[in-house]
Order: sequence, then structure tokens, then C-alpha cells
Amino acid sequence: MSGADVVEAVFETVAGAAPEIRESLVGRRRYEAGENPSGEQQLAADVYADELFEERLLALDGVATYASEEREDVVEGADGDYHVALDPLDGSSNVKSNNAMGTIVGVFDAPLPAGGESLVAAAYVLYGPLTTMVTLREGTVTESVVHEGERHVGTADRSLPDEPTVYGFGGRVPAWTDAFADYASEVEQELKLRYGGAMIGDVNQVLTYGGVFAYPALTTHPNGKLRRQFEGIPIGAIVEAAGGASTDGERSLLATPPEDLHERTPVFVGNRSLIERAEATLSA
Ligand code: AHM
Ligand code: MG
Repeated sequence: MSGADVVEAVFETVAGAAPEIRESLVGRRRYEAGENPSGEQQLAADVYADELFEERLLALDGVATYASEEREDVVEGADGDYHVALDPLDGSSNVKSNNAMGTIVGVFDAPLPAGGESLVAAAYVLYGPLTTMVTLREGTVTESVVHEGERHVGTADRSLPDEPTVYGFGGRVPAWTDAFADYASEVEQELKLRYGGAMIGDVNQVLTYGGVFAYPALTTHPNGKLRRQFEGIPIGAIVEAAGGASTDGERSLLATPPEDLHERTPVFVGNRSLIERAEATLSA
């Protein structure tokens, strides 16, 4: 199978599973006994989504391994040249309050952990009032509506509006660094707050309206909360391909490969001018 065929098969599989993931939430809003490798409590819905994607994606020709935020190690499949990294249910704590959630996918042509230079395609599903899927392949960002597991293309070449409108910043304000608090107080004067507790929901607002989403370094958690492999790199790549920019505070999220699969990183994505200002303020 060519790389393009493998990517298409991964996207088709993820879209095909989306209605089942949605349906699975009924009755899976309770916490499981275990924790994920980042030490966070797992919901039954996290575990279900992880197992479903593992089984379906490893069954595809060309997919050699599967890694996810919900399991310690990379799982080997058959031979193949491609490696998929998933956040099966991003923002899953929103299941209790019935707010948005997502699935994040990165397809790499090198064994995981792997950085932005090995990313061949990325996508996310947003379980909102509609199920939508945003894909990045060959430099183009496409938004589709997922209906009965099929993608129906809405916008074929998605790009951030030039004029930014919204922002959303994670972490408790008392845990923000002084430099980040300075940046936030400037942005607050210019943009409108939109924060939903699921990165995918918040990033999709930035893609739609322009602006900036950040989960910064905290005084309590110097590398922030989000994971570079599963969240930072795929989302950084999508926003960059849509004409925006990303940073970990110093450089593009795609510039530094993770040393560890579950490594955390500060994440900033949005309009280039806002990302450049973040880098300037944080390094001052
Ligand atoms: P998860 O992947 O375990 O669900 O955690 C990541 C989520 C992001 O979607 C979101 O941006 C962040 O956690 C919200 O965290 P907080 O509740 O601290 O605002
Ligand atoms: Mg996540």
C-alpha cells in the first residue's frame, strides 16, 4: 500500500468509528480503577475508545504500530511503514458535564516516539453537536461532517481567518508564570474568551474564528499538561498548515521530537502574530 492509501485507510477507519465512539459514551461516564501513563484517572469511555481504535487501526495494511495516551507502551501490529499515535478521547472529563470532546490522530513514518519531521498526516474528530473531522494531508487542511461514519467534505482548504477573535488558556491562573500572565493580560484586552476544557473544541474555535489556544507551562507543572506526541505535534501541524503557527514557548511544536512517548509540553497554537508575541513575551 502506498503512504497515501494508508493515510486514507486510517482516516476512513477513524471516521467510521466516530459514531460508535459517540454511542459508547452512553453508560461510560464513570471512572475506571486505573490511571493512564500520565497519572490521570481513566474513564470507562477512554478505555473503550482506546481499545476500539487499537483493534481497528492495527488491522490495517501498512500500520506497524499503535500508541496512545491511554497506554504505557507502543503496541506492535503486522509489518508496515506507518505508526499511528492517538489521543482516543481528548477532553474526556467533559463526558460528565456533556460538553465537547475529540479524537486526535497522528500518522508517522518512523517508530514512536517521533517528531514533526516524521509526521505524514494528522486529523482530529470533534464530537460536538455535529461530528466533524479535520484532516491534514499533503499540506491541505480539510473539514468534513461525519454522518453515519462517512466524511462529507465541507471546506476543502481550511485556513485561519486573518483577524483573530477568540482565545482560550488552560491551567489555574495562580499557577501561571508571570511572563504568561503578562501575555494573557494583553490578549484579554484584544480577544474574546472561549474555553471549553477540551483542546479539540477550543482549537476548532481558533481554526474557525482565528485567535489563540494555549495550555502553558505552570509553576506547578513546568511542562504544562498536554502531551507532545499525542496532542502537540498533530494539532501544531494542522494549525500551521492552515496558515497559523505553533510553539512550545520557544519554537514550533514540530521542531523538537519527544524523547519520551508521554512527555508533556506547553502548547500554543493560533494566528502567527499571536504565537510570535507569546514567544517574545515568554523569552523576555
Ligand atoms: P485529556 O487528553 O486527558 O482529556 O486531557 C487533555 C485536556 C485537553 O483537551 C484540555 O485542553 C485540557 O485537558 C483541559 O485541562 P483543564 O481541565 O486543566 O483545563
Ligand atoms: Mg488529550
